[in-house]
Amino acid sequence: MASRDERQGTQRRQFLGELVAGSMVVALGSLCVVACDERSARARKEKRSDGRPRLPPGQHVIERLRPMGGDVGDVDPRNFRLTVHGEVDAPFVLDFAELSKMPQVEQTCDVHCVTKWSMLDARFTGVRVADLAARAKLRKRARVVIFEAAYGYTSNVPIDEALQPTVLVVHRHQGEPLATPHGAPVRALVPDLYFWKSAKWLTGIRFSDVDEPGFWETRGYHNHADPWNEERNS
Ligand SMILES: Nc1nc2c(c(=O)[nH]1)N[C@H]1C(S)=C(S)[C@@H](COP(=O)(O)O)O[C@H]1N2
Ligand SMILES: [Mo]
Repeated sequence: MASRDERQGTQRRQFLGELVAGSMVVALGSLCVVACDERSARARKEKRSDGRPRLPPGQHVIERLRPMGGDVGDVDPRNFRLTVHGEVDAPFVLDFAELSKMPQVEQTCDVHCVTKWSMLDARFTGVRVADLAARAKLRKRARVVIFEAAYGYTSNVPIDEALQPTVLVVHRHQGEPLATPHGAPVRALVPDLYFWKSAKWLTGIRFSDVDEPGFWETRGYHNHADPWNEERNS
């Protein structure tokens, strides 16, 4: 049996160990805060090619995507199906292999969450919504894209914005297959609108001739969601 002195020694060492570990966490944390503050300040001064500041108002930079939750869908790529339908002449369903055979875009972009974090230089791989629309023979009367996801989550994006070359259906992030909390195996990516428009666990793309506010848009969030106009709430 350990003596009282030995027990106290062990407790003291444990306490010191925790103190050191705790301080390291605090130190690393502050390092990150300082580094991110500098990145935020820099990104506020930088200009995008469209002339807008790189960092939208009220946002600060963080190092990696924060998992923001949601009802996780079927993450097995073997079960993945993407239904492209609505105001199109040639609706179709794609499985994961077929999606992988379409022209792949590798893109580095910034994403902006309405909770005020932004991730700069996020890398994604996927297929342009514009290419999917062309394949489905989009009708002229289509006004809105509805991204459809597991358990009825939807988001709505005006057609001209959804057909921008930066709007993708993505299956890789930072060089790796999309992780479960970020929408595996496939999510939408609409980098220039608040991130809630980028539906995770994507199941469909529907083209509509009438607008259909989605999950967050019917719960007080702004219908359009432009970060540079701070379109946060309706
Ligand atoms: N299917 C689905 N997609 C979703 C959500 C959700 O709840 N369900 N949340 C949205 C919100 S509010 C945000 S901020 C982003 C967060 O993405 P992330 O978890 O990869 O950071 O996903 C969006 N896509
Ligand atoms: Mo969000």
